[in-house]
Amino acid sequence: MNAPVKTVGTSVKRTEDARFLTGRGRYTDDINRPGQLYAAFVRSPHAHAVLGEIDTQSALDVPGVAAVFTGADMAADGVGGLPCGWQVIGKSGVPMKEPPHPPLAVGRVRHVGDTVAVVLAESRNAAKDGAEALMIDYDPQPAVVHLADAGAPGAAQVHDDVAGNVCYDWEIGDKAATDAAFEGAAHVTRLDLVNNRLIPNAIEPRAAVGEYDPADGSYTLTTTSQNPHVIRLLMCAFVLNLPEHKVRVVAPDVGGGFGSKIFHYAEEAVVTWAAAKVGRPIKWTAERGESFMTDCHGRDHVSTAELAMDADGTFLGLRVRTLANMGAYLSTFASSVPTYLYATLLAGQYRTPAIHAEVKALFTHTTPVDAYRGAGRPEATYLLEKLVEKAAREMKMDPAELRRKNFIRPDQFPYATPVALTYDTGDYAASLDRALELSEYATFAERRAASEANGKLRGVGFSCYIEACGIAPSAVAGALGARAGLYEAAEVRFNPTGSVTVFTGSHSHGQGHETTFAQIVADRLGVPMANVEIVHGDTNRIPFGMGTYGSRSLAVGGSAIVRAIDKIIDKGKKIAAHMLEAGEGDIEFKDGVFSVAGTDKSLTMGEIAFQAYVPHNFPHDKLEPGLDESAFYDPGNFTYPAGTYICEVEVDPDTGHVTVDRFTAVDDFGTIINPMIVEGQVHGGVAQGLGQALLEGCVYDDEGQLVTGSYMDYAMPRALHIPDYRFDFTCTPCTHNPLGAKGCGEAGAIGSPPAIINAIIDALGPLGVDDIPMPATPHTVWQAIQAARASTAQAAE
Ligand code: MCN
Repeated sequence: MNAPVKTVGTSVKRTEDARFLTGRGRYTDDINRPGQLYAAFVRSPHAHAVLGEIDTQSALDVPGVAAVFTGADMAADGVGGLPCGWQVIGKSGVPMKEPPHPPLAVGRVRHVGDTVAVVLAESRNAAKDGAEALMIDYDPQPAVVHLADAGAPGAAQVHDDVAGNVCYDWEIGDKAATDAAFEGAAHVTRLDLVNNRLIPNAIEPRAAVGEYDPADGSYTLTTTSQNPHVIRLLMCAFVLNLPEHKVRVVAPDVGGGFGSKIFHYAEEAVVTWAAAKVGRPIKWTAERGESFMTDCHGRDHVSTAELAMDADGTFLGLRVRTLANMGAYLSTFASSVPTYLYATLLAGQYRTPAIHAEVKALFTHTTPVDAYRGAGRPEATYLLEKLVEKAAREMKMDPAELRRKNFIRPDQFPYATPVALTYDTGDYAASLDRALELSEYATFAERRAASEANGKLRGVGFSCYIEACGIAPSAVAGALGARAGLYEAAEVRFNPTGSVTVFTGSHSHGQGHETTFAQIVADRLGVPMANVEIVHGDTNRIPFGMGTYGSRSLAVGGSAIVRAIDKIIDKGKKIAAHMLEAGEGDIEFKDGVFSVAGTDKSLTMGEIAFQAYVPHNFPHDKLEPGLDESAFYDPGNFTYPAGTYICEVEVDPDTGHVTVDRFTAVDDFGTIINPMIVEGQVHGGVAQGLGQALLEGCVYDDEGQLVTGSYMDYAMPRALHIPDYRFDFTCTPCTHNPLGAKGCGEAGAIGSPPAIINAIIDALGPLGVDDIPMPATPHTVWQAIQAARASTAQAAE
């Protein structure tokens, strides 16, 4: 018999694409229930106002409107607030402030789009008419919107009991050692920078369908979530006070999340609660304008950074101070983003011996801010890689060589950084070397000269990023404030005819798990991929799950599957030993065949599966029927993907227009299951990073109105902005998971913004421009060019 063809490491086409590309995906908005009502949420038009009377009759009078509920109705039912899943303990042991976040506002509204009431009606349009008719008495109050103002004396207070709007004031690293490093430094490079606020834009807007079954008092919530079990847990335990076994949460096909669908949102709790109130299913789908106002935003940091070096460019110390915007309320994981996912990554790929970072998180009258692709790690990478590149300019060193000089060397792993993490493995110089080669860095000067001959300015920029994926282990995360464990669960079930159903707590919403997880299962069990089905996204079918974020699904979820497979093989050996009348220790398993060592006696995996379910001659007290195993996998550490990105841009000095001419990405994701999917993940991530670097910026006016509330004002990257990528991998396998794999889902978004911005600064260097903020729109770049020209002219006078 031929051994099955191995698929791991090959670019198997995505099996799920057959349904996606033929319009057969099943999304939340595709779900319709008999007798359903449609929900329209009434949103605050003010950034800050005291809520007066709400005249629900004004909406109930609209034809088709069946019910209207407000925060008072939910409070009367004892509904709790939306919780935050991560507690940060600030300086001197002061815990973060966690003001209440009722699903429907009570007493006050705190950002434009804050949810005030829900109108339920027979049609979507009737619900919208009802929402428009609802009379609400608002008493507008002064708002604080911008980070720089939030902590100022006299600033408007977002929550009465949060003095100075400070959610927490936190630090990490050794301040004394860092101060000493700066005192002894030959050179210090300083940088002020803003990490621009972003609005996530998944293709599918958020949606939710709530159902209640009076027969057994059970609820079903279908929702656009990246982690249905987490939503069930949070909603049951903190918001609706329901027993988990009475609540099913289903996240069917989800059209992208990028982090914004991790969180437990008000609308999920409201449709579930209201379904029981009115005894009918309730359906809600966000309009794009609602998504802009209510999907959690990302980034929004203001930082100062300083790098101390000795005379030859060796890094001695790093000092960082960051203000982080939390928005009006603490979203599910908001507090962890600027702390444990940001400041812990400030060592980057370097041996900097002393680091001290302070982070002050502030509330403002804006949409809550939480994880968005990369979550904290893009902010750390942007800061560090911009700072290092500036240091290279100041030290008159090649930016690649300054980095190489300070890299953690392969022989130094495991490497404990001064900011809490221990990197298990890596070879940063290998990625840098390959990227230099692939980008043709050696001949950059020729291309620069050619651009100049055309009246254009060409620049090259680097970014040597590192990130931490698969937040872990639970014990460490718990010690750092996580209120949940961070493991993953899986069940591998052989069916009697030899096909395999795999239940995973990870959720795929574009990442291709149905393909890559099936590749792993097929290879390890020696069954064809076509016989493997991957089931995800349903709390009633899957044992448990922590979901998908932090590029954890392969490293943590995939490892849970491997653990369950190992148990299947162990059980298969027991069955084979019995059937082949051999000792269990003599049974070998390879390529789907159990054989007795040194003999030609064997049984295939399919035969074993059949016997497991037709156990006619199993000794009843020694061998259990069935071939169905589950496992929980709690990793030993994060995984640490890292790489080098090199960007080349051409700038038109007359218009400020930036063209990304070539973008080289060399990543180390450890062992790769499917190179095509991984490459696609990097392409998508780089596109998002390019959006942040060149186009995207969320703007609020001083009154807290969202100026960039539609695609007319908020620019997403389009195909014409995307360069030809040059792409390759290096590989140092992760040392602590059974796959040797590191996460890849966020790398592109983490590594690309500084490479692009550094390239623009390099291009404009000859004009005297020494900094460019994000987004580097043509207007911003043109203004920087004008300012530099004006100051050069002034200096010449
Ligand atoms: N993979 C692989 N070999 C590796 C690493 C990963 O073959 N060494 C494969 C995995 O098996 C999986 C895919 O690559 O099919 C991504 O895996 P992983 O890095 O584990 O990331 P997750 O699956 O956990 O996805 C989460 C990550 C995050 S955090 C965001 S945000 C993001 C992203 O993925 N959101 C996305 N990529 C996205 N892609 C799409 N299309 N849509 C989103 O919302």
